[in-house]
Amino acid sequence: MGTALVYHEDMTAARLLWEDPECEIECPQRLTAALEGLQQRGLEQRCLRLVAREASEAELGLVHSPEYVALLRGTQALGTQELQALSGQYDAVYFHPRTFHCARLAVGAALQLVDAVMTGAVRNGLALVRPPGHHSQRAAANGFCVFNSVAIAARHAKQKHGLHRVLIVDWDVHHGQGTQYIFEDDPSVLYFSWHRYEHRRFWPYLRESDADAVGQGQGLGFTVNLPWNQVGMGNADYMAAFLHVLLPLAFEFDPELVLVSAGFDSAIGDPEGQMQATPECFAHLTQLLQVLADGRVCAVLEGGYHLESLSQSVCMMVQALLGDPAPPLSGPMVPHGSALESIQSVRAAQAPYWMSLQQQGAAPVLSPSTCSPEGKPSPLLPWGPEFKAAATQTMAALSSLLDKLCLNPTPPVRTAVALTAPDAALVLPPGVLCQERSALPEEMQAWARPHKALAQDKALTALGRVLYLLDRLLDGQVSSGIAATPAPATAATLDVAIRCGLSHGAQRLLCVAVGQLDRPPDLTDDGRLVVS
Ligand code: X5A
Ligand code: ZN
Repeated sequence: MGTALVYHEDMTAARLLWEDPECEIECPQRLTAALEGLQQRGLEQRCLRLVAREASEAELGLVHSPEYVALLRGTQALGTQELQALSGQYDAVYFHPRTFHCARLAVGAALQLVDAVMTGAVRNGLALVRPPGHHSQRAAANGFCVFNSVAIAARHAKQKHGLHRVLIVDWDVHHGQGTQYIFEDDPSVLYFSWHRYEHRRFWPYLRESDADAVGQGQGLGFTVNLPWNQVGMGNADYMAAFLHVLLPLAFEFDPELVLVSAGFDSAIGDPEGQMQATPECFAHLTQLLQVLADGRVCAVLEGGYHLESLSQSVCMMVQALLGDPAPPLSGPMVPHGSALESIQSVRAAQAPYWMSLQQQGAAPVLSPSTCSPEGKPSPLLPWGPEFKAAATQTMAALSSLLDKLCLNPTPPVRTAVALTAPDAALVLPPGVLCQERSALPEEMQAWARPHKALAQDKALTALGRVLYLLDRLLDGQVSSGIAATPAPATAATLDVAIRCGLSHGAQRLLCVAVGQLDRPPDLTDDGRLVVS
């Protein structure tokens, strides 16, 4: 079972027809850049390609009012001036004669993806679409969004596939207030969004984007908002948000399907987000989501305006959907103080509704984000001349940084198995290497000498294979492995493996013992080793 990629080139047709510095970033190149990235890395070719269809008006009606759909249908025949006048009635929106067609394809793509996953044709997938959807509401376009594709997909999944619980993860850097409004009283859809908030000084400037907006009526606790009150949030902050907020609630909710409002304006380099998370972070976030709902993850593109960053992040997500291991995260893995405050306020606000947040006792809410620190918003106004100059400079520096960012190559062997006895009956899954080579005899014997348990031939043979496997892990030839050793020699083999790993280039080593095992004797703990 594979990964679907749903797309239609018609979605590049809509574009801005007049001057508007706020809207110009939502351009057709976003889709072409993402698709070219996937093709260049050979990822598109590994996916099941599906050509997007238009959603029917009945499908749009799952979320939008008939009047609003009729209004949008009418835009196809309007001239530029009329389109501009109508666009002006909404916040941060532009219409083009092809907008209705594109937006219907975007919704159709999301629905096709859900159908492919729910019928078992694929395990997961990505719909590469524009316009985006998460700001759009029952009867309003907003923030470049026309129809709320992810919201419609959630209703469709319930109606057509009989689902009872759908999780929406919105990692776009803006608050998907449209999605929040649509599901705020609905306990069958858990909506999680993190977003740049800066104590309500960032678009869309809403009180209801804060952590204390938790849903209404039956839906109390099924809206989860994590506002970022500073820019510059990075890998450690995003991972902490998943590990300490989203995943505990998601496990308790136990969704049957995960929809991702996959905006990549939360990645490094994006002019809207001003965040620091690197593309690999999205591989890790995607991996974490795949433990839910039997891996049924449907991602739908939302924002993402730095073309290179967008394209790399999309590639990372698709790699993770395909099951490739995620490259290591760069930078110090220490969350910002402000991120921890935000995480703590969501946990406090949600604690009444979730058992998984109740053990520790409600910690006090730190610096409520509604009371701002001091002073006014930055004097550097967006789209003023100094802002533009400063932005162009940062972007140039960033592009070269992203160019140099040589993404860690995937080891050629995914998993290797080192066995001792000729376990001929064992059938290994495809792609798993049976590791039969051994470390050099002199090396093996030198390591084994202090251990009585390793004097036996059988134990020594096993050790040779373990050491060989360890070297291939450390030199990047193999990604993970499993080795067998005779029971009486286990502790000694582990002792040698730890010493050998640390002396052959491992910087830090975590040793986890499952089951009964004595801690290997006299290992000096110099801060590089953790045994648990
Ligand atoms: C989908 C999305 C952003 C709108 C920003 C308006 N919309 N300033 O990222
Ligand atoms: Zn966005």
